[in-house]
Amino acid sequence: MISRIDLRGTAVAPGANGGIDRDLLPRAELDVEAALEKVRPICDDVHHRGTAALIDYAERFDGVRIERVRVATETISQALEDLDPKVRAALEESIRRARIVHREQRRRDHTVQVVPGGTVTERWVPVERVGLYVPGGNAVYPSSVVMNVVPAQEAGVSSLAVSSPPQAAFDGLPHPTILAACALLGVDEVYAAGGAQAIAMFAYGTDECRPTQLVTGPGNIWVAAAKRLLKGRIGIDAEAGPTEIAILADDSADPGHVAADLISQAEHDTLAAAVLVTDSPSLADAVEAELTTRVAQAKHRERITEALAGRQSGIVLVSDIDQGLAVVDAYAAEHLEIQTRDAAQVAARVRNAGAVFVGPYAPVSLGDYCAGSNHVLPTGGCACHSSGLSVQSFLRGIHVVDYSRDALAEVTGHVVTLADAEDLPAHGAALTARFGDALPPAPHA
Ligand code: HSO
Ligand code: ZN
Repeated sequence: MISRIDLRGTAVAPGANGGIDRDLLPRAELDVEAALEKVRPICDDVHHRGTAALIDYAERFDGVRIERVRVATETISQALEDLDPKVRAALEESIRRARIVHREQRRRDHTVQVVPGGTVTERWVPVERVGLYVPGGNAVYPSSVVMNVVPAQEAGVSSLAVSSPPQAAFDGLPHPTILAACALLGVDEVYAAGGAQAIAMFAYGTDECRPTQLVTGPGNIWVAAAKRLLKGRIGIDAEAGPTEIAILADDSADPGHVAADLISQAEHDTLAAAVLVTDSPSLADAVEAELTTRVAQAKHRERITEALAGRQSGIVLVSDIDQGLAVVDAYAAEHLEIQTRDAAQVAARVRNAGAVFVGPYAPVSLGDYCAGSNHVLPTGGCACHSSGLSVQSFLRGIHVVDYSRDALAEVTGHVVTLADAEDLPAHGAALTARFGDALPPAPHA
């Protein structure tokens, strides 16, 4: 049910992806460009009709007629009161660990003295207002509320709004566990809007929702398309694709654990990718056998089976762990587990991955909920150029330039020369105007 790719014997030089191209392992087909044309009229409609349009789309896409999009504050706090105490305790622990990690990411403002009297300060300023999207399709994701809200709060974002699809089963409200997670985190601005229309609400604003400057959070293809369409008007974190797990393993790995971890992420979506890269044919056989028994017992076996059988999943045989590293670097998985001997040393050589999970006791599911790390990570190979969500995602570094008269005078000659070389003499004149005849001769003139 899961395909095999045999790369043994293929020459690779470890390091620079070994010359293996990023498309070596296929990914799920996702045509965001085609989706753009479908979401454009929806976004325009929300721009022009605001709440009325959101109410119509809730009926059309979520199958529920709602009266207002903003969720009443009392409903949010009630959801927390009604929350199962065990779920509350688990969410609190997830929040506590995420705060420990994300608090450390805060950057300090930093001043560099370039010359006497001339400084450049990098000042880190949080985005003022952020919209956080929490999907509500196959599963509900209160954990994603944690992973979005915690870094935003630790960055100092002062205004946070959450949106999640209205659920017919809950009177058109977002899922109660999502509301409860918002309450636990102190977020009292929540909207019942899903898909592209939620992103448009954040971008343009409505009578109920003030526009935001940045939108973060995972979502389906419609959310990704709306983010692509509205990027520029708003900032976005990433266009999230289906989740991915790659496991680099040798014959020391436990096949049952490897299979369980592959299944854990295949459970998300029929388009999820589960990839095992191994130099051990006997491990590959044992994992395949484990997959067969474990998938049959899994609650969501239909979608897991489809995900594992899809072109995006597979078992890749390599000659050795060096070649395996080249393959996983080329693939640049959202999540990468290293289940080899000396796992920490192998993990230290990985260059491209959204997050790396080291050794037998760090499964991806730990990171999904309670490791302290963030689970909003780059997918689709974007881990070769981007990072997951962090405090940094919510900050802008502003250079503050402060030069004295003497420091400016000293460099004026160079600025005038460069301005003339670009045929922009007014640029040079902006400096010389400040000195008139008092300007000392240009250095090296
Ligand atoms: N693995 C998902 C996150 C998640 N898993 C949420 C369970 N809940 C993408 O990183
Ligand atoms: Zn997951």
